[in-house]
Amino acid sequence: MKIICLYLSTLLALAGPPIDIRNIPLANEVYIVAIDVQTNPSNMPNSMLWDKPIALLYKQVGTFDNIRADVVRQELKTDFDNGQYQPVVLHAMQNTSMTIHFMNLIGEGEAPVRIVQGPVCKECPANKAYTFSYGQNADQTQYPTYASIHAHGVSYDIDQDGTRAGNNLELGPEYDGLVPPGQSRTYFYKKLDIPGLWPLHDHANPSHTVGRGLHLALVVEPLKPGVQVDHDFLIIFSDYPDYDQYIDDFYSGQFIPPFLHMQNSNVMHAHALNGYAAMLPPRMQMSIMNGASRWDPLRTDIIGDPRTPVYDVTLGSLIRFRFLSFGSQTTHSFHLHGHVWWDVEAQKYSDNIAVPAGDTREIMFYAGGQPFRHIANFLSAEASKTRSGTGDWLYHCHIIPHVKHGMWGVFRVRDADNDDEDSEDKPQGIAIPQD
Ligand SMILES: [Cu+2]
Repeated sequence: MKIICLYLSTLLALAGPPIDIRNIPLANEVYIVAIDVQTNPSNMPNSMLWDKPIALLYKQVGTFDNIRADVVRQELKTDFDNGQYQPVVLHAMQNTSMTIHFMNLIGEGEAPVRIVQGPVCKECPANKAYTFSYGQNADQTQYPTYASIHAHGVSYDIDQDGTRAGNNLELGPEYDGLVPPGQSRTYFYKKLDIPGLWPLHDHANPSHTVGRGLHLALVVEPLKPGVQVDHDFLIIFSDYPDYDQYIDDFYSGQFIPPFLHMQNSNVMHAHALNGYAAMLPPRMQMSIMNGASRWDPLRTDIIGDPRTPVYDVTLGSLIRFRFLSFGSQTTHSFHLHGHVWWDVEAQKYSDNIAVPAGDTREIMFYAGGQPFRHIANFLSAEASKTRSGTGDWLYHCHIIPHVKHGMWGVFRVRDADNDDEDSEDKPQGIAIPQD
C-alpha cells in the first residue's frame, strides 16, 4: 500500500465532471455543431484497442464564424482525454422559445477513418475488415453523414422535426430536417411549454449515431419555481456499440486480446455515464498489478476514481438527480447504495429507478440521509438529513453486466464539520495508464 501511495499526485484518475444544471446558464439561442472524434471514452487502455472508436458528438460553440472542423475536433478530443468532456445541456425557461443554429461538421477537415479488424458479431464473416469513414467521400449508402437535431417534448412545426419521414419532403426541400456535411440550418422550437428534462438527438441516421454520442439534453425550468435543491445533477446513460468486439473474458485474471476470441463470446459494450465508461476488466487487471486482488476494481485507493462522474457532496445537502437514457438497446437504471427516495411514478420508496431508452426520470433525497418528500410524514428536517451518513456510496446501473461494462461511479458524502476525516489526502491509487 505504501508503494501505491508514492504515485498519488501524478497519476490521479480523471473522473468525469458531474453536470449540475444550476451551473448551466439560461439561453434561448445557441450554436451547435455535430462532429466525428476518434477517442477512447472508456478506461480501456489504448493498447487494448484495435483502434479508438469514432464518437459522433454535438458541441456547443459561440458562433459559426471562422469555425474549423479540425479545431473543434481537437478541442473535444482534448476534453475527452482530460476527463473534461460533457454532453451538451441546454437550459431555458418554460414558455420561451429555442433557436438552435446547427452545423454538420461530420467528415469535414481531417476526418478520422477507423479500420476494424475481425468480426464485430457472431454472424459476421471472420477476418473481414470494416471501415468507418465519414465525409464527402464516405460510402453514403452504408454510413451516411447527414445529421440533424430532433427534439422531444417541445412545441414546433413539422419542418423543424429533424426527420425525413412520410410525405413531408413533397412540400419542399425546407421540410427536410437533415443537414448534409459542411452545411447548416436553424431549428426553431416555438414554445418550451412543458417543464422538465427532454432528450434531443440525431434523427438522420439514429441507429448509427445516437449510441455513438449524437445526443444532448434540454432542461426546461418551470415558471413556478420548484423545490430549491443544493445540487441538480444530470446523468445521461448511453452505450457505445463500438466495443462489441471486446470479449468479456477477463475473469481468468488476464485480459485476452479480442482476436483470440472472435466468436461465441459475450460481447462487451461500453456502458457510459455522461460519455465515460469505467469498465471493470482493465481495473481488475490494474488492481492485480497494484498488488491488490481482482475483487478490488471499484477501489479508489487502489486504482483511483473511475472516469465516470464522482459526486462530492456535503452530508445533508438536498440532491436532485435527473436521468436521461439514450441506451441503444435496453433500459438502464440508477441504484444508489445507502439512500432511498420517493418514486413518483411507482408511488413507493425505492433505491433503484429504471430509465427506459429515450425517457427521463428524477429523484430527490438528502445526501447521507432520508428521502425527500413533500408530505410531513417524515422525521424533522434536521433528523431527516442523516440516515446512512458519510462515505463513498457506490451508484450503478442495476442491470448487472452494465456495471462491468462501465456504468458505475461514486457518490462521495463528506461531513462538512470533519475536514480531517474527509481530507483530500486519502490515497488515490495508481490509475490505469491510458497507453
Ligand atoms: Cu444499464
